[in-house]
Amino acid sequence: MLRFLRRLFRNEGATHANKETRSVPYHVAIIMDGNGRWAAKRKLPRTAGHQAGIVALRRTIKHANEMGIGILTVYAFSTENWRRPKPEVDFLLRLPNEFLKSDLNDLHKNNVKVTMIGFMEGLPAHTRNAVSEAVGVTAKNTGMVLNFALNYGSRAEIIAAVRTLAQKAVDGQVNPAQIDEQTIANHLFTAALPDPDLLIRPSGEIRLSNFLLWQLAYTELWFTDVNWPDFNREHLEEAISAYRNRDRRFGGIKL
Ligand code: V07
Repeated sequence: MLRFLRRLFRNEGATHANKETRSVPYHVAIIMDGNGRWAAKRKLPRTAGHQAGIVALRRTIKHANEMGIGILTVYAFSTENWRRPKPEVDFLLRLPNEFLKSDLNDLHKNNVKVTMIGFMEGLPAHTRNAVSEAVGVTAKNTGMVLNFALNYGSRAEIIAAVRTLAQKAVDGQVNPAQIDEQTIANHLFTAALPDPDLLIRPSGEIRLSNFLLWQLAYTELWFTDVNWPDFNREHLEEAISAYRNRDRRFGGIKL
């Protein structure tokens, strides 16, 4: 019964048109930042911060699901993260395996559908395999979409889309004069997803850091000073109530 009500409330298939009548944003994106800073404050290694970040992620998935959020996109690894020291990169790219080993059963039981955006081919095989398995196992689930941005960078995504479109134009499959917003959107990793309604960035940084630049054009942005490992239900509720209280006009005039 609870599950039925939740699904009803989740308003599956919600679109741009009915977004403003929803009390909860349909698509929430989060930059899970501040794990290293959290660890430094406690004189712990950065890896301890990443582990604590997993705990915060687990709790946020649960709360987002309970609140009726339709899609939760989380930035787990950026194309820029390769510049970190090799041991840290190796550690980070083991986290998908670890997280799925401990949490995939639970996610599946809760009807969560796991998806991924990013350059899959650039990841080590063990990471790719773990993610593919989770995507496969949960493919038919109809509840919340948990979308991992892994080896994702927005400019690289746009470059890849432009290359594909340019090649299609050369091959005569695309007329350059007819390229519009929808054409571009269809060539991004997020082609199957509506744009985020709300972006949350913890840890006090007020920038987008190459995350979903195209997709965030009309998104409400919410920044908070708490580090990601400290992010809890109250912070999520605070971000959502701020979202609710803002005017969303899509450049139009409010009637
Ligand atoms: C990562 C933990 C959370 C804080 C932010 C940085 C570190 C979960 C995943 C993950 C990714 C794909 C997937 C399942 C889980 C993850 C990386 C880092 C690279 F299918 N957390 N997490 N991946 N952190």
